[in-house]
Amino acid sequence: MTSTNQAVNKWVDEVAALTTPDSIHWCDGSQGEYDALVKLMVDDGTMVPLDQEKWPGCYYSRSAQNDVARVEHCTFICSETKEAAGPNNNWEAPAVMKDKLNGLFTGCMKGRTMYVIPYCMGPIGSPYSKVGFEITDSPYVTANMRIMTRMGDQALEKLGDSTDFVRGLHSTGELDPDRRFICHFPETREIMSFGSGYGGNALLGKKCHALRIASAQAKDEGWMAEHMLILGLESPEGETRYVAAAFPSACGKTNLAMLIPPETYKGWKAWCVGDDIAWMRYADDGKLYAINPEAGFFGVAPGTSDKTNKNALDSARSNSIFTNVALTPDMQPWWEGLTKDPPAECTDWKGNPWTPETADGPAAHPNSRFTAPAKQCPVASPMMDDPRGVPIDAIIFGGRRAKTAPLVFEAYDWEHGVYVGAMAASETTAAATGAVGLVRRDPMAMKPFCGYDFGDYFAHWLKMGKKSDQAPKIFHVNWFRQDDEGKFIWPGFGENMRVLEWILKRCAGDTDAIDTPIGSVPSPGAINLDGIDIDAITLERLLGVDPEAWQSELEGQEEFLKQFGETMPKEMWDQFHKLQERLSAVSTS
Ligand code: SAT
Ligand code: MN
Repeated sequence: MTSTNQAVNKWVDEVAALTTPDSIHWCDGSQGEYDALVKLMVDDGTMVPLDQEKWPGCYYSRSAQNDVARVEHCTFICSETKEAAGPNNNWEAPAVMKDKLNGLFTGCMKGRTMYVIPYCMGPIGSPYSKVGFEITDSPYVTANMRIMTRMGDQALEKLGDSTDFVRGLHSTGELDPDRRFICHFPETREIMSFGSGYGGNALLGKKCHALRIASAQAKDEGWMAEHMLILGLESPEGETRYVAAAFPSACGKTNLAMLIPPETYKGWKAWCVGDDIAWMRYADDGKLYAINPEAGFFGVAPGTSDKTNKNALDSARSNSIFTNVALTPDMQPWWEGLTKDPPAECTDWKGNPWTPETADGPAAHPNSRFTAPAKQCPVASPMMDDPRGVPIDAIIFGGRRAKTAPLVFEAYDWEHGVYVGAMAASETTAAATGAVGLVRRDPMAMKPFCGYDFGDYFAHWLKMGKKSDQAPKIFHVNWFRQDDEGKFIWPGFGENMRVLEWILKRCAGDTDAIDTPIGSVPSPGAINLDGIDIDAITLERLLGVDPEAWQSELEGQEEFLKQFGETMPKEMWDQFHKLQERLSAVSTS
């Protein structure tokens, strides 16, 4: 089969000539095709059926042990100039990188089937959705892409004979970490990924297309592609308001996106529109609307339980793929945190026997994941497929910070909010290879995902704020503040509803706040603490802005800004100086 789109056919022919697969399979996206793919992997042992009574349609898989997370040091933005990629990205000239990659891709699919996957990021009927293709030699990737995107004939149909599509080429190669490259060519909307079969390295619709390529395209076209969950909160009166929130990978986006309000919030409902990526643009009514380009969740398994995120677990109860978790003897998935006590024995993510007594590491890899259809989420928003998307009242930034950042504060205006987002920092997690727990700046949670220079990116954000007088209000949250003993002092999870309520009230002009040097924090009593055990001292600690800690934070911010040259907007430096002044005013008063 081929398509009726000549540009697509020509490119597929070129790729086939380069990679020389034994056969070519054009994906139609049907259930029958998915079932056949899964059967193929079950037959060759790369996938294992889970207990089909308890986990209908669910399968288990292990990646190579050296291929378990995104690899930022092998990720490149190959724009025409180094300046366009910015100091925030690894860069190589497109011609040089293509030369190298063409070498790696030459003949790499010999003996393999080449899958041609047409996919659509965003609802099929939405004018804001974008079509892409992933050509891959991995049946595992193909099966995952069917969960994560709207894939197959529907995407081809949407494209018609347009030449506006992203070209993504992927091969697992030999899974050699020294021959692993995740490369993006923003100007020509191309992606070439070699040598990995896992997650964002290989499921090209996600980070590669919907964030790195899309962020560059969004700048050109006047919209935004952001690393944000989209959540609707319905009040007992039946009014639903939407927020978008940017946290780095593995910092709780999936948990917040489908939170269950606590007992005290009877009558409130939370609706999940998306858990990882938001594409946003202004509509004629002056409001910023968001769509979720994805159709599935690629959620972190460890820590997910009935207590922490029942909705995620229920989403993954059927028709899902579990990768790098542990496997119990009765063919159930298991990971740290799923149950209070570990199983007496199981097989760990490496395929070795594991018992709690003899363990020399976790049974599930810290970045083990479930791939689950978003529609299966018990609180999937009815707006998930809406072509217009949902209007956003508040944008929330955050990260993991043991110290310094208070539970919540509000930016004084859009420009200040952009600065707050730009200065967001977080402790690193297992979602990317490298040390875990180090504080690093992660502007708008886009450090690994912005397809161009951060100075230009902040300028684009500033411009977006000027487009409307109804731009969302901007907030910063930190669920991860610790006491001196290293214990978390905020319960998090469903209780975060209390902070969200304050945010919604601020948007509606319904509650008070106190100005501090860094922004406005809730007045005493403004956060509803009914039904949780938080005393006044703890609350003070949670909301406290310590001028000394912020002085050293300020130094970090200056250092960060200095890395960028002329592209850093003057407004960012203005904001830095304003913060400096506000801080010195309190320390001298
Ligand atoms: O990039 S992944 O999709 O592998 C996960 C993440 O980092 O959010
Ligand atoms: Mn993510």
